Amino acid sequence: MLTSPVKACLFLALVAQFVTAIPFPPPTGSYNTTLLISELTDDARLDPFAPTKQPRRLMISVFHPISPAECSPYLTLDLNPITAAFEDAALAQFGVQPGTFESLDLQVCHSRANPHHLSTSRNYPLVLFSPGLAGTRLFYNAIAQQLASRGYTVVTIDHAYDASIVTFPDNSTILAANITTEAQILLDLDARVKDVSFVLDKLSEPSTTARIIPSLACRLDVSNTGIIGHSLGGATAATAMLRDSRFIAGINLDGSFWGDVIQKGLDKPFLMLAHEGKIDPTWEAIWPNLTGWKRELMLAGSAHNTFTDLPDVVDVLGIRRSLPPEATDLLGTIGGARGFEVITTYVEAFFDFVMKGESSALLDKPSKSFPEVSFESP
Ligand SMILES: *[C@@H]1O[C@H](CO)[C@@H](O)[C@H](O)[C@H]1NC(C)=O
Ligand SMILES: *[C@@H]1O[C@H](CO)[C@@H](O)[C@H](O)[C@H]1NC(C)=O
Ligand SMILES: *[C@@H]1O[C@H](CO)[C@@H](O)[C@H](O)[C@H]1NC(C)=O
Ligand SMILES: CC(=O)N[C@H]1CO[C@H](CO)[C@@H](O)[C@@H]1O
Repeated sequence: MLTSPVKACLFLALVAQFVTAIPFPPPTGSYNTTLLISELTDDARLDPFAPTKQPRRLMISVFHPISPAECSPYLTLDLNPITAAFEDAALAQFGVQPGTFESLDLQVCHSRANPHHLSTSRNYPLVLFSPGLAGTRLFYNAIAQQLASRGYTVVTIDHAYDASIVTFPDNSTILAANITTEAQILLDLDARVKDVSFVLDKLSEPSTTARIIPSLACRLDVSNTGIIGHSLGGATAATAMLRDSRFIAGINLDGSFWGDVIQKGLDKPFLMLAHEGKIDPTWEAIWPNLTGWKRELMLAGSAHNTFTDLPDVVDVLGIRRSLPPEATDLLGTIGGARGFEVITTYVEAFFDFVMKGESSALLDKPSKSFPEVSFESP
Protein backbone atom coordinates (compact mmCIF):
# COMPACT_ATOMS: atom_id res chain seq x y z
CA MET A 1 0.00 0.00 0.00
CA LEU A 2 1.33 3.45 -0.86
CA THR A 3 1.95 5.94 1.88
CA SER A 4 -0.17 9.05 1.55
CA PRO A 5 2.59 11.46 0.47
CA VAL A 6 3.45 9.13 -2.42
CA LYS A 7 -0.18 8.85 -3.38
CA ALA A 8 -0.49 12.61 -3.22
CA CYS A 9 2.54 13.00 -5.49
CA LEU A 10 1.21 10.55 -8.05
CA PHE A 11 -2.11 12.34 -8.04
CA LEU A 12 -0.47 15.73 -8.47
CA ALA A 13 1.69 14.39 -11.29
CA LEU A 14 -1.38 13.18 -13.15
CA VAL A 15 -3.20 16.45 -12.64
CA ALA A 16 -0.12 18.47 -13.57
CA GLN A 17 0.20 16.54 -16.81
CA PHE A 18 -3.37 17.33 -17.68
CA VAL A 19 -3.35 20.98 -16.70
CA THR A 20 -0.51 22.00 -19.04
CA ALA A 21 -1.84 25.35 -20.17
CA ILE A 22 -3.43 25.41 -23.60
CA PRO A 23 -3.96 28.90 -25.00
CA PHE A 24 -7.16 29.72 -26.83
CA PRO A 25 -6.26 31.01 -30.32
CA PRO A 26 -5.92 34.81 -30.34
CA PRO A 27 -8.83 36.73 -31.85
CA THR A 28 -8.58 37.64 -35.53
CA GLY A 29 -9.53 41.32 -35.52
CA SER A 30 -7.01 44.10 -36.02
CA TYR A 31 -6.99 45.22 -32.38
CA ASN A 32 -5.41 43.59 -29.36
CA THR A 33 -7.55 43.36 -26.24
CA THR A 34 -7.24 44.05 -22.54
CA LEU A 35 -9.37 42.12 -20.05
CA LEU A 36 -10.50 43.71 -16.81
CA ILE A 37 -12.73 41.95 -14.29
CA SER A 38 -14.78 43.92 -11.77
CA GLU A 39 -17.47 43.55 -9.17
CA LEU A 40 -20.37 46.00 -9.24
CA THR A 41 -22.95 46.39 -6.47
CA ASP A 42 -26.34 48.01 -7.05
CA ASP A 43 -27.09 49.54 -3.67
CA ALA A 44 -30.42 50.82 -4.95
CA ARG A 45 -31.82 47.31 -5.44
CA LEU A 46 -32.34 44.23 -3.28
CA ASP A 47 -31.51 40.93 -4.94
CA PRO A 48 -34.88 39.22 -5.53
CA PHE A 49 -33.31 35.75 -5.27
CA ALA A 50 -30.97 36.23 -2.30
CA PRO A 51 -31.99 34.27 0.81
CA THR A 52 -31.39 37.35 3.00
CA LYS A 53 -31.93 41.07 2.26
CA GLN A 54 -28.87 42.21 0.36
CA PRO A 55 -28.05 44.51 -2.55
CA ARG A 56 -27.71 43.02 -6.01
CA ARG A 57 -24.04 42.11 -6.71
CA LEU A 58 -22.71 41.43 -10.19
CA MET A 59 -19.45 40.42 -11.80
CA ILE A 60 -18.46 41.82 -15.19
CA SER A 61 -15.61 41.21 -17.63
CA VAL A 62 -14.58 44.07 -19.91
CA PHE A 63 -12.77 43.30 -23.17
CA HIS A 64 -11.37 46.56 -24.51
CA PRO A 65 -9.51 47.11 -27.81
CA ILE A 66 -6.00 48.57 -27.84
CA SER A 67 -3.52 49.00 -30.67
CA PRO A 68 -0.92 46.23 -31.09
CA ALA A 69 1.77 48.84 -30.30
CA GLU A 70 0.27 49.25 -26.83
CA CYS A 71 0.01 45.50 -26.12
CA SER A 72 2.12 43.85 -23.47
CA PRO A 73 0.91 40.25 -23.96
CA TYR A 74 0.17 37.76 -21.18
CA LEU A 75 -1.81 34.59 -20.63
CA THR A 76 -4.66 34.42 -18.12
CA LEU A 77 -6.92 31.56 -17.11
CA ASP A 78 -10.02 31.38 -19.31
CA LEU A 79 -12.15 30.61 -16.25
CA ASN A 80 -11.57 31.75 -12.68
CA PRO A 81 -10.09 28.71 -10.80
CA ILE A 82 -13.10 28.31 -8.50
CA THR A 83 -15.54 28.60 -11.39
CA ALA A 84 -13.39 26.22 -13.44
CA ALA A 85 -13.45 23.49 -10.78
CA PHE A 86 -17.20 23.98 -10.35
CA GLU A 87 -17.85 23.66 -14.11
CA ASP A 88 -15.60 20.58 -14.40
CA ALA A 89 -17.77 18.91 -11.77
CA ALA A 90 -21.04 20.21 -13.23
CA LEU A 91 -20.15 18.83 -16.68
CA ALA A 92 -18.61 15.57 -15.38
CA GLN A 93 -21.77 13.76 -16.55
CA PHE A 94 -20.68 14.63 -20.11
CA GLY A 95 -17.22 13.17 -19.56
CA VAL A 96 -15.47 16.42 -18.61
CA GLN A 97 -12.46 15.51 -16.42
CA PRO A 98 -11.20 17.36 -13.35
CA GLY A 99 -8.70 20.02 -14.43
CA THR A 100 -10.29 20.57 -17.85
CA PHE A 101 -11.32 24.21 -17.57
CA GLU A 102 -8.24 25.03 -15.47
CA SER A 103 -6.07 24.08 -18.45
CA LEU A 104 -7.38 26.71 -20.85
CA ASP A 105 -5.80 30.16 -21.14
CA LEU A 106 -6.81 33.35 -22.92
CA GLN A 107 -4.25 35.55 -24.71
CA VAL A 108 -4.78 39.14 -23.63
CA CYS A 109 -2.73 42.31 -23.09
CA HIS A 110 -1.78 44.81 -20.47
CA SER A 111 -1.97 48.28 -21.95
CA ARG A 112 1.45 49.93 -22.15
CA ALA A 113 -0.08 53.27 -23.02
CA ASN A 114 0.25 56.06 -20.51
CA PRO A 115 -3.34 57.09 -19.83
CA HIS A 116 -2.22 60.74 -19.73
CA HIS A 117 -0.79 60.58 -23.25
CA LEU A 118 -3.39 58.65 -25.17
CA SER A 119 -3.02 60.71 -28.33
CA THR A 120 -3.71 57.71 -30.58
CA SER A 121 -6.49 56.29 -28.41
CA ARG A 122 -10.15 56.64 -29.15
CA ASN A 123 -13.31 55.13 -27.85
CA TYR A 124 -15.17 52.28 -29.42
CA PRO A 125 -18.87 51.37 -29.57
CA LEU A 126 -20.06 49.56 -26.46
CA VAL A 127 -21.71 46.13 -26.55
CA LEU A 128 -23.11 44.27 -23.53
CA PHE A 129 -23.30 40.46 -23.45
CA SER A 130 -25.88 38.56 -21.38
CA PRO A 131 -25.30 34.80 -20.90
CA GLY A 132 -27.76 31.94 -20.96
CA LEU A 133 -29.61 30.81 -17.83
CA ALA A 134 -27.43 28.59 -15.61
CA GLY A 135 -24.30 29.39 -17.64
CA THR A 136 -21.44 31.67 -16.74
CA ARG A 137 -20.24 34.82 -18.50
CA LEU A 138 -16.87 33.05 -18.76
CA PHE A 139 -18.34 30.60 -21.30
CA TYR A 140 -18.51 33.55 -23.73
CA ASN A 141 -14.99 34.94 -23.22
CA ALA A 142 -13.76 34.00 -26.68
CA ILE A 143 -16.84 35.38 -28.46
CA ALA A 144 -16.59 38.63 -26.49
CA GLN A 145 -12.85 38.94 -27.06
CA GLN A 146 -13.25 38.33 -30.79
CA LEU A 147 -15.82 41.14 -31.06
CA ALA A 148 -13.52 43.43 -29.02
CA SER A 149 -10.67 42.69 -31.45
CA ARG A 150 -12.88 44.25 -34.15
CA GLY A 151 -13.08 47.53 -32.28
CA TYR A 152 -15.82 47.23 -29.66
CA THR A 153 -15.70 47.54 -25.88
CA VAL A 154 -17.50 44.36 -24.85
CA VAL A 155 -18.84 43.75 -21.35
CA THR A 156 -20.02 40.29 -20.28
CA ILE A 157 -22.23 40.11 -17.17
CA ASP A 158 -22.95 37.37 -14.66
CA HIS A 159 -26.51 37.62 -13.36
CA ALA A 160 -26.37 36.48 -9.72
CA TYR A 161 -28.47 33.42 -8.69
CA ASP A 162 -29.05 32.73 -12.41
CA ALA A 163 -25.45 31.94 -13.44
CA SER A 164 -24.39 28.44 -12.39
CA ILE A 165 -21.78 30.08 -10.16
CA VAL A 166 -20.55 33.63 -9.73
CA THR A 167 -17.10 33.90 -8.13
CA PHE A 168 -16.25 37.29 -6.61
CA PRO A 169 -12.77 38.80 -6.12
CA ASP A 170 -12.76 37.73 -2.44
CA ASN A 171 -13.48 34.15 -3.64
CA SER A 172 -16.99 34.17 -2.23
CA THR A 173 -19.48 32.56 -4.59
CA ILE A 174 -23.17 32.74 -5.40
CA LEU A 175 -24.69 29.57 -6.81
CA ALA A 176 -27.74 29.43 -9.07
CA ALA A 177 -31.17 29.48 -7.47
CA ASN A 178 -33.69 26.98 -8.79
CA ILE A 179 -35.24 29.07 -11.57
CA THR A 180 -37.68 26.81 -13.40
CA THR A 181 -41.27 28.06 -13.30
CA GLU A 182 -42.59 30.72 -15.67
CA ALA A 183 -43.06 33.14 -12.76
CA GLN A 184 -39.45 32.63 -11.66
CA ILE A 185 -38.13 33.09 -15.19
CA LEU A 186 -40.09 36.35 -15.58
CA LEU A 187 -38.72 37.58 -12.23
CA ASP A 188 -35.22 36.58 -13.35
CA LEU A 189 -35.69 38.32 -16.71
CA ASP A 190 -36.73 41.50 -14.89
CA ALA A 191 -33.61 41.30 -12.68
CA ARG A 192 -31.42 40.67 -15.75
CA VAL A 193 -32.85 43.70 -17.58
CA LYS A 194 -32.26 45.86 -14.50
CA ASP A 195 -28.71 44.46 -14.36
CA VAL A 196 -27.84 45.54 -17.89
CA SER A 197 -29.28 49.04 -17.37
CA PHE A 198 -27.39 49.29 -14.05
CA VAL A 199 -24.15 48.33 -15.83
CA LEU A 200 -24.77 51.15 -18.35
CA ASP A 201 -25.40 53.58 -15.48
CA LYS A 202 -22.06 52.60 -13.93
CA LEU A 203 -20.22 52.79 -17.26
CA SER A 204 -21.45 56.36 -17.69
CA GLU A 205 -19.69 57.41 -14.45
CA PRO A 206 -16.14 58.63 -15.19
CA SER A 207 -15.01 57.57 -11.71
CA THR A 208 -16.16 54.00 -12.38
CA THR A 209 -14.67 53.72 -15.86
CA ALA A 210 -11.37 55.19 -14.62
CA ARG A 211 -11.28 52.26 -12.18
CA ILE A 212 -12.45 49.44 -14.45
CA ILE A 213 -11.13 50.52 -17.88
CA PRO A 214 -7.99 52.61 -17.14
CA SER A 215 -6.95 52.67 -20.82
CA LEU A 216 -10.20 54.36 -21.85
CA ALA A 217 -9.47 57.62 -23.67
CA CYS A 218 -12.65 59.54 -22.85
CA ARG A 219 -16.20 58.90 -21.71
CA LEU A 220 -17.98 55.88 -23.09
CA ASP A 221 -21.01 56.66 -25.20
CA VAL A 222 -23.56 54.55 -23.33
CA SER A 223 -26.46 56.20 -25.19
CA ASN A 224 -25.67 54.09 -28.27
CA THR A 225 -25.11 50.62 -26.85
CA GLY A 226 -25.50 47.27 -28.56
CA ILE A 227 -26.68 44.20 -26.67
CA ILE A 228 -26.28 40.52 -27.45
CA GLY A 229 -27.23 37.46 -25.48
CA HIS A 230 -27.48 33.71 -25.67
CA SER A 231 -30.66 31.82 -24.74
CA LEU A 232 -32.33 33.74 -21.88
CA GLY A 233 -29.64 36.35 -22.56
CA GLY A 234 -31.18 36.81 -26.03
CA ALA A 235 -34.55 37.41 -24.38
CA THR A 236 -32.77 39.83 -22.04
CA ALA A 237 -31.40 41.72 -25.04
CA ALA A 238 -34.90 42.14 -26.52
CA THR A 239 -36.57 43.20 -23.27
CA ALA A 240 -33.71 45.56 -22.42
CA MET A 241 -34.20 47.26 -25.81
CA LEU A 242 -37.90 47.65 -25.06
CA ARG A 243 -37.30 49.23 -21.65
CA ASP A 244 -34.05 51.21 -22.06
CA SER A 245 -33.63 53.44 -25.11
CA ARG A 246 -29.84 53.47 -24.68
CA PHE A 247 -29.83 50.03 -26.32
CA ILE A 248 -30.03 50.74 -30.05
CA ALA A 249 -29.38 47.29 -31.56
CA GLY A 250 -29.68 43.70 -30.39
CA ILE A 251 -28.87 40.09 -31.17
CA ASN A 252 -30.64 37.02 -29.83
CA LEU A 253 -28.52 33.86 -30.08
CA ASP A 254 -31.08 31.04 -30.09
CA GLY A 255 -33.16 32.14 -27.09
CA SER A 256 -36.93 31.99 -26.60
CA PHE A 257 -38.55 35.34 -25.90
CA TRP A 258 -40.43 35.95 -22.65
CA GLY A 259 -42.85 38.59 -21.44
CA ASP A 260 -44.32 41.73 -22.96
CA VAL A 261 -41.71 42.25 -25.68
CA ILE A 262 -43.43 39.52 -27.72
CA GLN A 263 -46.61 41.61 -28.03
CA LYS A 264 -45.03 45.07 -27.86
CA GLY A 265 -42.27 44.27 -30.33
CA LEU A 266 -39.26 46.44 -31.14
CA ASP A 267 -38.66 49.18 -33.70
CA LYS A 268 -34.86 48.99 -33.66
CA PRO A 269 -32.46 46.66 -35.53
CA PHE A 270 -32.63 43.10 -34.28
CA LEU A 271 -30.84 39.95 -35.45
CA MET A 272 -31.86 36.41 -34.47
CA LEU A 273 -29.62 33.38 -34.94
CA ALA A 274 -31.26 29.95 -34.64
CA HIS A 275 -29.82 26.49 -34.17
CA GLU A 276 -30.58 23.98 -36.93
CA GLY A 277 -34.26 23.01 -37.00
CA LYS A 278 -35.35 25.51 -34.35
CA ILE A 279 -39.11 25.83 -34.10
CA ASP A 280 -40.14 28.35 -31.48
CA PRO A 281 -43.65 29.81 -31.10
CA THR A 282 -42.20 32.91 -29.41
CA TRP A 283 -40.06 33.61 -32.51
CA GLU A 284 -43.14 33.32 -34.72
CA ALA A 285 -45.15 35.53 -32.37
CA ILE A 286 -42.61 38.37 -32.12
CA TRP A 287 -41.69 38.44 -35.81
CA PRO A 288 -44.57 40.62 -37.11
CA ASN A 289 -44.03 42.95 -34.15
CA LEU A 290 -40.39 43.62 -35.01
CA THR A 291 -40.88 46.71 -37.14
CA GLY A 292 -37.25 47.81 -37.48
CA TRP A 293 -34.48 46.15 -39.51
CA LYS A 294 -34.62 42.42 -38.75
CA ARG A 295 -33.20 39.12 -39.88
CA GLU A 296 -33.61 35.55 -38.76
CA LEU A 297 -30.71 33.31 -39.73
CA MET A 298 -30.29 29.58 -39.11
CA LEU A 299 -26.94 27.84 -38.68
CA ALA A 300 -26.77 24.29 -40.10
CA GLY A 301 -25.01 21.77 -37.87
CA SER A 302 -25.53 23.88 -34.77
CA ALA A 303 -27.25 23.04 -31.48
CA HIS A 304 -28.30 25.34 -28.63
CA ASN A 305 -24.83 25.48 -27.05
CA THR A 306 -23.00 26.02 -30.32
CA PHE A 307 -23.59 29.70 -29.45
CA THR A 308 -21.12 29.53 -26.54
CA ASP A 309 -17.36 28.99 -26.40
CA LEU A 310 -17.86 25.34 -25.44
CA PRO A 311 -17.58 23.65 -28.89
CA ASP A 312 -14.40 25.61 -29.52
CA VAL A 313 -13.13 24.74 -26.02
CA VAL A 314 -13.55 20.99 -26.55
CA ASP A 315 -11.74 21.18 -29.91
CA VAL A 316 -8.91 23.38 -28.62
CA LEU A 317 -8.43 20.91 -25.75
CA GLY A 318 -8.77 17.98 -28.16
CA ILE A 319 -11.39 16.21 -26.02
CA ARG A 320 -14.34 16.09 -28.43
CA ARG A 321 -13.86 12.41 -29.29
CA SER A 322 -13.74 11.42 -25.63
CA LEU A 323 -17.15 13.01 -24.97
CA PRO A 324 -20.32 10.90 -25.06
CA PRO A 325 -22.84 11.26 -27.93
CA GLU A 326 -25.14 13.37 -25.71
CA ALA A 327 -22.49 16.09 -25.88
CA THR A 328 -23.12 16.41 -29.64
CA ASP A 329 -26.79 17.10 -28.93
CA LEU A 330 -25.65 20.10 -26.91
CA LEU A 331 -22.69 21.31 -28.98
CA GLY A 332 -23.80 20.52 -32.54
CA THR A 333 -21.89 18.82 -35.33
CA ILE A 334 -20.32 21.91 -36.85
CA GLY A 335 -16.66 22.09 -35.76
CA GLY A 336 -15.83 24.36 -32.85
CA ALA A 337 -13.55 26.69 -34.81
CA ARG A 338 -15.95 26.85 -37.78
CA GLY A 339 -19.04 27.49 -35.65
CA PHE A 340 -17.15 30.21 -33.81
CA GLU A 341 -16.03 31.79 -37.09
CA VAL A 342 -19.50 31.78 -38.64
CA ILE A 343 -21.28 33.11 -35.55
CA THR A 344 -18.76 35.85 -34.80
CA THR A 345 -18.62 36.89 -38.48
CA TYR A 346 -22.38 37.52 -38.58
CA VAL A 347 -22.38 39.17 -35.14
CA GLU A 348 -19.61 41.52 -36.30
CA ALA A 349 -21.35 42.21 -39.61
CA PHE A 350 -24.51 43.21 -37.74
CA PHE A 351 -22.83 45.51 -35.22
CA ASP A 352 -20.56 46.99 -37.93
CA PHE A 353 -23.70 47.76 -39.95
CA VAL A 354 -25.76 49.27 -37.14
CA MET A 355 -23.08 50.86 -34.96
CA LYS A 356 -20.40 51.78 -37.50
CA GLY A 357 -22.55 52.28 -40.62
CA GLU A 358 -20.66 49.64 -42.64
CA SER A 359 -23.04 47.62 -44.80
CA SER A 360 -22.37 43.96 -45.52
CA ALA A 361 -23.80 41.68 -48.20
CA LEU A 362 -23.73 38.90 -45.60
CA LEU A 363 -26.81 40.42 -43.98
CA ASP A 364 -28.82 40.56 -47.20
CA LYS A 365 -28.48 37.21 -48.88
CA PRO A 366 -26.92 33.76 -48.54
CA SER A 367 -23.15 33.69 -48.97
CA LYS A 368 -21.02 31.10 -50.76
CA SER A 369 -18.41 31.58 -48.01
CA PHE A 370 -20.93 30.65 -45.33
CA PRO A 371 -23.19 27.95 -46.83
CA GLU A 372 -24.20 26.87 -43.29
CA VAL A 373 -26.24 30.06 -42.87
CA SER A 374 -29.79 30.24 -44.25
CA PHE A 375 -32.27 33.12 -44.19
CA GLU A 376 -35.54 32.25 -42.47
CA SER A 377 -38.81 34.15 -42.38
CA PRO A 378 -41.14 32.60 -39.85
C1 LIG B 1 -1.90 41.15 -30.81
O1 LIG B 1 -2.11 41.43 -32.18
C2 LIG B 1 -1.18 40.79 -33.04
C3 LIG B 1 -1.44 41.33 -34.43
O2 LIG B 1 -2.81 41.28 -34.78
C4 LIG B 1 -1.41 39.29 -32.95
O3 LIG B 1 -0.51 38.60 -33.79
C5 LIG B 1 -1.21 38.84 -31.51
O4 LIG B 1 -1.54 37.47 -31.38
C6 LIG B 1 -2.07 39.67 -30.57
N1 LIG B 1 -1.71 39.34 -29.21
C7 LIG B 1 -2.61 39.25 -28.26
C8 LIG B 1 -2.07 38.90 -26.90
O5 LIG B 1 -3.80 39.46 -28.45
C1 LIG C 1 -8.82 32.89 -4.29
O1 LIG C 1 -8.52 31.54 -4.59
C2 LIG C 1 -7.34 31.38 -5.37
C3 LIG C 1 -7.17 29.90 -5.67
O2 LIG C 1 -8.28 29.41 -6.28
C4 LIG C 1 -6.13 31.95 -4.65
O3 LIG C 1 -5.00 31.87 -5.48
C5 LIG C 1 -6.39 33.41 -4.28
O4 LIG C 1 -5.33 33.90 -3.50
C6 LIG C 1 -7.69 33.54 -3.51
N1 LIG C 1 -7.99 34.95 -3.30
C7 LIG C 1 -8.40 35.41 -2.13
C8 LIG C 1 -8.70 36.88 -2.08
O5 LIG C 1 -8.51 34.72 -1.13
C1 LIG D 1 -36.96 23.33 -8.60
O1 LIG D 1 -38.26 23.84 -8.69
C2 LIG D 1 -39.16 22.97 -9.37
C3 LIG D 1 -40.50 23.70 -9.56
O2 LIG D 1 -40.82 24.49 -8.45
C4 LIG D 1 -39.32 21.68 -8.55
O3 LIG D 1 -40.15 20.79 -9.24
C5 LIG D 1 -37.92 21.06 -8.40
O4 LIG D 1 -38.00 19.92 -7.55
C6 LIG D 1 -36.93 22.04 -7.79
N1 LIG D 1 -35.59 21.48 -7.82
C7 LIG D 1 -34.72 21.62 -6.81
C8 LIG D 1 -33.39 20.98 -7.01
O5 LIG D 1 -35.00 22.23 -5.80
C1 LIG E 1 -47.84 46.10 -30.79
C2 LIG E 1 -48.32 45.14 -31.83
O1 LIG E 1 -48.38 45.45 -33.01
N1 LIG E 1 -48.65 43.93 -31.40
C3 LIG E 1 -49.06 42.87 -32.29
C4 LIG E 1 -48.11 41.72 -32.28
O2 LIG E 1 -48.55 40.71 -33.13
C5 LIG E 1 -49.79 40.15 -32.77
C6 LIG E 1 -50.07 39.00 -33.73
O3 LIG E 1 -49.73 39.34 -35.04
C7 LIG E 1 -50.86 41.22 -32.79
O4 LIG E 1 -52.08 40.66 -32.31
C8 LIG E 1 -50.44 42.38 -31.90
O5 LIG E 1 -51.38 43.43 -31.99
